[in-house]
Amino acid sequence: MRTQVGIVGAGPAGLMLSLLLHRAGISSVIIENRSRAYVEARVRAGVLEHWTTELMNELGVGDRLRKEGLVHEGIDIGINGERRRIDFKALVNKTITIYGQQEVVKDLIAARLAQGGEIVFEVTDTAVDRLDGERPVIRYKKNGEPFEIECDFIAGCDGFHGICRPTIPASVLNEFDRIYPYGWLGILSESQPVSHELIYSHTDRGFALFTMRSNSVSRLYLQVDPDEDINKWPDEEIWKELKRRIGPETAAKLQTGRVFEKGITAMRSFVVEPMQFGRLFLAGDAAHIVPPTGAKGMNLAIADVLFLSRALDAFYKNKSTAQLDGYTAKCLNRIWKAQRFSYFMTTMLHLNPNDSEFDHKRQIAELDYVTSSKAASTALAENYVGLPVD
Ligand code: RFL
Ligand code: PHB
Repeated sequence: MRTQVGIVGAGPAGLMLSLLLHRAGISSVIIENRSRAYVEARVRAGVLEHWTTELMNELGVGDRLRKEGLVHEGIDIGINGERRRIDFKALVNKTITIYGQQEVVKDLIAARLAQGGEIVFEVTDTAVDRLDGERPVIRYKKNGEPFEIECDFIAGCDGFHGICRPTIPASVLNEFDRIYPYGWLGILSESQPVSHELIYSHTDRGFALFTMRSNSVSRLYLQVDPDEDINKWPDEEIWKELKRRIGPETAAKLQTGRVFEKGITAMRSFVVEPMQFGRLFLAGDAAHIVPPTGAKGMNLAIADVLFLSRALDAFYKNKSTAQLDGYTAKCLNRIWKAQRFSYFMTTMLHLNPNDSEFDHKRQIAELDYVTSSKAASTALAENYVGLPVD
């Protein structure tokens, strides 16, 4: 098989890239090791930055998003039970949209298949090769039979545990890493959200996040140890703890409901530099991870492929490699700012078991400052709704 851009991974990055390339008249094939049903059911992110929503609309994949997405004009920050609002609309005149990542994935797959695009699901033994020549290849097996795709370029959109990044010689890569002493226990429940907008709640018992997927489905997170045993958390305990991590007034309003998904995620920051090796370009979680407190992961993945599609478009239109050569620098500029913001939100909101009394008092002062100073809340709002992608 032959294509212009071979894409490894049908997550938000790989799928969005195939749509962007199609718009530019560039052919692509996606290979994915999971089934379509699996990737469409994988529960992850929930917040779309303002430009991500605009891009979905521009690409003609925003119909369901416009109907079902929940547009939010701000968030609440809780400080030991007291809720304070950060009004994005008033501060930076932008909004965010709550729309589950698996809904984005469903919409992108449907749109790509409707264009006649090729997505090969349930492959095994993926490998990328001949990266330093002009005809790199992707090899894989499907039903035990070997296949090879000859490409001009390969996009490694295969997530943090994929094979593309480890294929690059270790001597070429610089990795920057931070592991946090926090995990998130996340549930989805059949219950009306406690508030119309998200509540990021810092308390002396730890952090909790009250978010949602719709007007009848809540998404709730509790800070726990990163290696916490989920069996220690029967549903009743989760509800009790959620109530303790929000003021009494809000706790009284918190509706419980059937819990239909439950999991623990450890938290880390990670960046690899460079994001290119020969004709292989890494994008999304394959190149970087952020802790979820800033709601940046999926948006960053989509920003990478937007930059990559522009660079590939310039290459095919006028044989210019300047943008491809600048891909790493262009992405990293935005990635490190998202790392900074995610680190800021994470350290400001969680209870750090290693902190001294001094650290904790400084942290409360920071929460108070960020939610009472117009300058500081504008900076938070500007980053939360998404930095520019020009
Ligand atoms: P993905 O989504 O991991 O997709 C990679 C795809 O590659 C496939 N794959 C392979 N395919 C073929 N051959 C191989 N050898 C392969 N190896 C892997 C995988 O099966 C998969 O389908 O990466 P991508 O596209 O870069 O997207 C990144 C986002 O998924 C991620 O950053 C976000 O989910 C992070 N995140 C959030 N991001 C936000 O923007 N807003 C949020 O509110 C938000 N909340 C979250 C989050 C992540 C969380 N968890 C579970 C880590 C909340 C949580 C709890
Ligand atoms: C979510 O809705 O799952 C969500 C929202 C905001 C975050 C992280 C996750 O910061």
